[in-house]
Amino acid sequence: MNTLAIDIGGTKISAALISRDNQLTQHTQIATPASASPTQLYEALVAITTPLKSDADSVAVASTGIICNGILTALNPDNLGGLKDFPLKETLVSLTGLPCWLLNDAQAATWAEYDHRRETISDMAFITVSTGVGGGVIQQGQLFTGKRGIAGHLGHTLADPHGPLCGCGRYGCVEAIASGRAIASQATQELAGKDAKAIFAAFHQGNLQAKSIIERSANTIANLVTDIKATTDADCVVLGGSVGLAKGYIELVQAAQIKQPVALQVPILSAHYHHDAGLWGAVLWAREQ
Ligand code: ADP
Ligand code: BMX
Ligand code: ZN
Repeated sequence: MNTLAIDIGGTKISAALISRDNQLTQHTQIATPASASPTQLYEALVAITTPLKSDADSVAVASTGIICNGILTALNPDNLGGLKDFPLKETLVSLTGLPCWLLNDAQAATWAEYDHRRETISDMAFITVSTGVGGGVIQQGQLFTGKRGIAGHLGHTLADPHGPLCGCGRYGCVEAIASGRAIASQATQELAGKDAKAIFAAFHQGNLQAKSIIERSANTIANLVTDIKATTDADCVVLGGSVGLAKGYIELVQAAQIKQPVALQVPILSAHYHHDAGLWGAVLWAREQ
């Protein structure tokens, strides 16, 4: 039988079936509803689970937001169409009739990336640069979730006290400068109104404004990586998310991080599971519970 894996992000919801022998099939994707209405998120979950649930015997979910006692609470409500709280576990159990395990999306991806490297490392962090900036921390082979699910929310650490207001209510968070949404929000003139994907395309065509916005994001992530090294002595830091995996981005982060003091430098690697790290992590985590 299969586990129905679901990854709820600020931009897209993906799902797939993952079998006991680790075959991923029936990968599907829909847009995350932009509306703050819980009904819209409910309808999106109906659409994504209906074609897959009859071939599954459990559900494993990686979701953006704070996951605590089965409830999804946004730390940055802007990233969830303004939706603040949602009874995610109860909803999925009633929609599928199956047992359901939940984890924050970045914590799930962290677990998958650690699982892939567990023979050689014991301490690592993962950063997703996506709609927001998410994170997760592994210390001595243990994933830190925190008592309230907040551990590893690295996107809401301070990058610049004079920086822009983050959707979480704090000024100058990493997420407010480096995320896909932040990249789009900084664009003016010829790039105004474009999303991060289009700004990367402009960067590769030599647009100087795009270069400056993307370098600011990469420098901010490099500083975050340095803070993570200083805090946790990680063996490596893994980058994921569509911005983190975008062509040329990791090289910019590595180039900035290598300028830091030698003791605070750390290998920065691309996610082994690419865009599916959340899906795999949710399933691998559920198997351990
Ligand atoms: P989610 O946040 O839903 O998990 P993603 O990881 O795809 O989704 O992140 C969405 C962000 O990544 C958006 O800001 C989008 O513009 C940006 N993005 C998507 N594809 C690319 C790409 N190929 N290059 C750069 N940025 C991208
Ligand atoms: C935000 C926060 C995190 C999440 C991160 C990446 C919300 C809704 N989300 O910091 O919980 O891990 O974004 O999420 O508060 P993504 O949607 O960019 O993948
Ligand atoms: Zn914030």
